[in-house]
Amino acid sequence: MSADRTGRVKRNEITAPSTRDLLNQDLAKQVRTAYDRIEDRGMSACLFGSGGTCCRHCNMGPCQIIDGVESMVGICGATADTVAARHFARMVAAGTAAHTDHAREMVRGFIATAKGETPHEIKDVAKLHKMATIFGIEIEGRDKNEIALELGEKALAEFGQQDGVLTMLKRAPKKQQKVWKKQGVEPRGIDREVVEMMHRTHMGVDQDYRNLMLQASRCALADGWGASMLSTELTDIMFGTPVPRRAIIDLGVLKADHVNVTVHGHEPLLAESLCLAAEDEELLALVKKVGAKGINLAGVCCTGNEILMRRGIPVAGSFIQQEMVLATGAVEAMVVDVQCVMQSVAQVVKEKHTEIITTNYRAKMPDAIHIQFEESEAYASAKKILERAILNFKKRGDCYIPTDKKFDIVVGFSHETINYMLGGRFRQSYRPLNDNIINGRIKGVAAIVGCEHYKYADDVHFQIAKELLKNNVLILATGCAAQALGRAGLMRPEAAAEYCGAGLAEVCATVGMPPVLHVGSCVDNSRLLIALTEMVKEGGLGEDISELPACGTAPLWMSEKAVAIGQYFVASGAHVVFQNLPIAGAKAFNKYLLGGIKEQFGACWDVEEDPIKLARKMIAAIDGKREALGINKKQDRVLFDMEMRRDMQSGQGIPGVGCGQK
Ligand code: MSK
Repeated sequence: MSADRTGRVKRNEITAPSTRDLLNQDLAKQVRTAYDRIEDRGMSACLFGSGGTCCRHCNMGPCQIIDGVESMVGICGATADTVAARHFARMVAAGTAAHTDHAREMVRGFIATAKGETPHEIKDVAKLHKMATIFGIEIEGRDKNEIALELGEKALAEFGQQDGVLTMLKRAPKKQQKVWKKQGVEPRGIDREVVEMMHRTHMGVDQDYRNLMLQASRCALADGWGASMLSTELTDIMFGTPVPRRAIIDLGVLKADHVNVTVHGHEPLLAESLCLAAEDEELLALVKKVGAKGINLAGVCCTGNEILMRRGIPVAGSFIQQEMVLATGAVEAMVVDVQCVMQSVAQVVKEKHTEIITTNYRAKMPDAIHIQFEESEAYASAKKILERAILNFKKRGDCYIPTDKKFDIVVGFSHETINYMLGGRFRQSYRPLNDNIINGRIKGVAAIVGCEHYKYADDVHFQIAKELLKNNVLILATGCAAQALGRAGLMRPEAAAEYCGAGLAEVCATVGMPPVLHVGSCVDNSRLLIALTEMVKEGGLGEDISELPACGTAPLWMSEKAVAIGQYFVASGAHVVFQNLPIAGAKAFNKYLLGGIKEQFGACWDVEEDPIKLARKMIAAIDGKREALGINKKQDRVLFDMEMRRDMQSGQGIPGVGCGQK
């Protein structure tokens, strides 16, 4: 199934069994979902908007630009390239701002935790020490909370920093850092880069698409190597670094005899507090009183990913399923914080008992109940929310849960886990991964990340993943894309034998891992940057990320955050393919993003609508890197002598030689 710009995936074209099943039930037939709104709109998306050449940056317009037509430049004279670049750069700024504001809240929560003001504690002391060392903080003989407080304050200062270079850039491969310095794109402070991007895209400021994209790269790097990375690491320290665990996913995780509470959004501070409060004696007594068997917490979108990765809490639905979760009629409360919450959720529950509870002063909506979540009263706030949900259980009317629709998954693949899992307890390293790439069992690594939407078939992630796995490409996934791949059954170790080429299947069987590794939420794409960096540092696969046989995609991207993520990957040297980008209306800018930018960063964007062709483009990019590294040939079995092993352990690696055969 394909779709045009109108978006035309209709109810009867949905492939996800749980969604199809639910929407065919009488109680869901009246529920209006995004699929219905798409049909109702009945109009094509604006060509100018789709091509990136509609400018609304000042009140002389809006100006619709036609590239190459002299009379169709902006009223100010802005060309299609300038307008498309400004629009693209503003998406990067908006996406970065979203991650940044999320990260800031996590850092503030981290500081409050270090001060003992929340019900949480510093859990991962090893990671705390590692991060403290990166920030030049003394750890010897100091209490963990004292170190955490200093780390939190230094991290918070990076948001408002005006000059210098963000601390975590030094985690990148040395060659990468030189590229950024040469291009003048090292982020100085996280907030500063967003503000400057907004200024430079204001009417009459930066009108050179190349120059705009330099700042867009700096802004995106402030996201990936700055805000998002800080968020991931400090969240891990506070709530625990994910380790592999079994879990379940899809609408069937809801329970008819339990009080179902879903958490939706992104910031895990609230969700973690709900997890603690869900064990409260008083609340459990109240649960009994209302006749329920327990409290069933379930995740939606990336808050779901956060508690799935760290606690194994089931995920009821991804972005595209948020309305379906509510259409079941089985949810007592959907508790939301920030980002990716459709305004329609409050309408979906209008005829149901379900309460939509907003919890953050930054994100309110009409027809929802607001209970402000305060970090300083985290437990009390969480308890209040759960109490309300429990009391709501008795009001539940008709409901339908597709109980046979839940899938087993193995999740929790942080960078540390991959290190441990592949390298073993006594030799944690990426060496075996690099070796298996060098010897050809694994062709390369692909990231499938980002959102879902309604313009293309809902099994696009699965189609892309199947093609990659067949060609021995190991997949790391985050965000709602990861959830889609979990629902498709690719996060079970057994999936390796079903879907992978012989080499990758053998590696997965040896390690006992699934061929698609769930790495976390959308801020956790920073884990991928670290994983790629570790592969470079391990040796044998080039000197920076741009030389690695690796490629990324966010095919069904919806959010501006995905554009920021894509741009920080490109600026970090990783090739990125999307199904579409709003740049086609500007020829020179289009050509630059899809090619020219490679001269500066060693990587570029690519666009391909067809999922199989998209996967093949990724494979071709990976093959190109293998060719350049000289590892794209069949290799004879090479048995290692002790000297070769010593070389490998010293991190030098032996290009073209692996520990197995091909
Ligand atoms: S929630 S940003 S739809 S991944 Fe992170 Fe999913 Fe995309 Fe939101």
